[in-house]
Amino acid sequence: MSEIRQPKRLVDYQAPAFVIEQTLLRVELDPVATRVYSKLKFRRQTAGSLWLDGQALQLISIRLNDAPLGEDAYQLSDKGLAINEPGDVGILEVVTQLNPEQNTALEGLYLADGVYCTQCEAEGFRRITYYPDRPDVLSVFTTTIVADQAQLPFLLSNGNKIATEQLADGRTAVTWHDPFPKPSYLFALVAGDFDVLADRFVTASGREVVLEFFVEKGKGRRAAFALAALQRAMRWDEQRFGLEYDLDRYMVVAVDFFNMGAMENKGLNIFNSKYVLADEQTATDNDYYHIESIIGHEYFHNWTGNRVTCRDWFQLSLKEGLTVFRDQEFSADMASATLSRIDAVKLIRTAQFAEDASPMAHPIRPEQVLEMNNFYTVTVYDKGAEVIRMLQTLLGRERFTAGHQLYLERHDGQAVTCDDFVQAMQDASGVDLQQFRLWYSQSGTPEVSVTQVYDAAAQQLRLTLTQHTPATADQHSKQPLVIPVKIEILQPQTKLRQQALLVLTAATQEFVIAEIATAPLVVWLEDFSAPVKLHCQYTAEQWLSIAAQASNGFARWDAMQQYWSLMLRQALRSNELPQLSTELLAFYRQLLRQPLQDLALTAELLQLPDFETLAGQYQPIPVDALLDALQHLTLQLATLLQDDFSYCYQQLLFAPYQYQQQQVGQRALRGLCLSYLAHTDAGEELVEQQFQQADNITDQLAALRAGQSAVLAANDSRLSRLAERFADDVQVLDKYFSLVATLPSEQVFTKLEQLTAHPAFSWKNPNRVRALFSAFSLRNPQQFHRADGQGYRLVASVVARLDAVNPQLAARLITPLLSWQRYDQHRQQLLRQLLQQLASGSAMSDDLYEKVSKSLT
Ligand code: B3K
Ligand code: ZN
Repeated sequence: MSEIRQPKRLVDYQAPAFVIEQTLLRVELDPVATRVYSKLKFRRQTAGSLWLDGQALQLISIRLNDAPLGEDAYQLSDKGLAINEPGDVGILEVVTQLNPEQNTALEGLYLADGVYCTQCEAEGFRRITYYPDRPDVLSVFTTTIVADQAQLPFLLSNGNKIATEQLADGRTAVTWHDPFPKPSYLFALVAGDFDVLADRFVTASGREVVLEFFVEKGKGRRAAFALAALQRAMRWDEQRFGLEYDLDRYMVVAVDFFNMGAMENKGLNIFNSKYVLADEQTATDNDYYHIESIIGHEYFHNWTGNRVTCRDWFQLSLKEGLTVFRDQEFSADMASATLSRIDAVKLIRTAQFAEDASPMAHPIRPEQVLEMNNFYTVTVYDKGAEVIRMLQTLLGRERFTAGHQLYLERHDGQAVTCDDFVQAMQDASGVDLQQFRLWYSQSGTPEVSVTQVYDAAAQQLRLTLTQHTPATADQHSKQPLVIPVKIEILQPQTKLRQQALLVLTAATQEFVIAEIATAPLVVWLEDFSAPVKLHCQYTAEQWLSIAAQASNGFARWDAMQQYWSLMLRQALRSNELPQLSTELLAFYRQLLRQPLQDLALTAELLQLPDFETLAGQYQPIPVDALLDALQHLTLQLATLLQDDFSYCYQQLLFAPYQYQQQQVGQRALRGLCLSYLAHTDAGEELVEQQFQQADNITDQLAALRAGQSAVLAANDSRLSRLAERFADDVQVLDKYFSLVATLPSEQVFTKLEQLTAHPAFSWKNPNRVRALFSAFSLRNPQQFHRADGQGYRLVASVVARLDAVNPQLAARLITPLLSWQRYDQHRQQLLRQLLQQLASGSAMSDDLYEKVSKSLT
């Protein structure tokens, strides 16, 4: 890895020399020799040659203004095509040829499972034809797809279908026109045979929109939930943000071969089938939740992303942070607000904090990038959404909504920057956001420490807050940020409570709250009002009081998380196993005997923090001690509260499956109880009973998981029964693969090896690969972090193998290996060696090179 590859830098941005006013494409499909004829109407903006990106393409011909272009008039390289003197306006015609069948990177146009499909974001369009493949070149697209319609009945692209023509050779040519100018990353083309589920939506202003879902043959019924979710999302965006859909047709295609969750192509979303298909036999409550949220997310992009897009890819959070925020608000309204907040915060505290502590640390608006696909990160997306949420908290919902509206009105049809967004917020609200902008440029996890002094005589509460952001791999010096800290002040003696928002802007600040009559207890960082680590010196009893008394469900859950973190820290410090206090047992007993009305929250309160959340609090991470302590606590709770778990479990009756919040809560709490009961004498019987009696996969998986973590005798038999029953159903097989991958024993290695030979497994399918290996590296800490290095070696070998097949996937999978500095000396050495081996191996993709090289410097 001695060569240095040059990243692109935000500071080097230059506007394009040419715009493409119209893009005409004719795509003649063929598995190994697809021909793409493009006709581009260009117009000069500034001086310079006409640059067209192009990668892995075979150039067949070029014509400029109706005449062939001589070889001295252009330069061709493996990155693209430069036309030296194209004039100020003109028509450029380029013919290219590509091989969709061989395209296992799943970027550009590919053929998998008999379906032609595209993925162009971020820079995939350049694998289809030579083009200024950058988000600030917006063009009106007209696309003709030519294919044999007997084999490929559906030929789809963006916008409206304007013509169908039978060709003399028996093929069909279907033409689509998208009236909205768009960057090439939003282009899409699909050709295949599907089941279609269709309905309509009437917008607030009375326009009728046709909604169509295209899914694998035989699975049409499973798209019903997603279709209904789309209708809810469309209504919600009208009501919450005043935004209507703008085309006459909205299509969603579900495919099994897809690198990520979904893609918001204008009028033609392409989805990973995992986030469309659902019925009670094959999708869990959690799957339903994510389907609704991702359907919403892609739909919301129609305004935040498509109508107003990014000037350059450094601005990715402009559309992603904002759209994740919008989908979170949607989920909070559709499902449980408390649970959706808990879900989002868990992700920040695990993956995002870990990213800040890793060699890949970057601000939500990165400053340099080698491979853009590496920056579709939890930082850009989820911390980006937290930044938007802070704006809403600081400005208030009304002014925030006005700012959102101003942003879209002001920039409709443009490609803009994060600064433009903040400016619109500032202009609409009249609030100075100068210092707030630092959230876009500064990376890292701020740490906020709080102390409080209550002066009974003066009835005053003095709160002192200090902030500090530790250096990150990419940035050494840090400045104070604007940090909104929501608090609730409880007065346990009088049951009085009040809320306040403290806005921390300096390194240290004091806030005085008057008229506090009795000794208060402060609930800090309510709703996780800023993406920070909060340090507060409460005792275990104080955390338990908050968990029992805070008015906000999220705050109660958070207090329990802090409680357990404290218990574990104390135990690890004194080298002992943690013990359960009578207060904790009494609180848990109470929750089990009289659950809160919100059963899902009750389950969350009874759940120990996961390994990753805890790991983020240590440097180095005491892997073995943490895992031992967690296991010990689980067993202690199971033993000491067996009767109470059992009582609660028996009260929760099975009802015919519906995805509905009360039932979701019941199943969550039932699963939680079973996860403890599995460790008792009654475990085997209860687990088997739930597995057999359940009419849905949520309860069945809960039983399988409970059995697995308690290492019950009949686990293998249950797993085989599941695998046999769903032998042809990849939606369930993926869950089976993941379950096997999380087996907490050395046997997992043999089983993983066997499963790579399973008829449904393919190295070319990202869903299958992730089901096995991401599940292993992210959710089997015990075996992944084995001190003998077997877990790390397995993941490294998978990464090496995949890099040639699908670099994007390889680069995702390597993430857990990068942060070697976070572990003890021994593990550091194991990891570093593996990374060095990877680096010295054969040519690495840019995707992998960027991550490995950062990790090793
Ligand atoms: N915009 C796409 C993600 C594209 C990822 C490219 N590697 C999905 C989304 O965020 O909605
Ligand atoms: Zn998105």
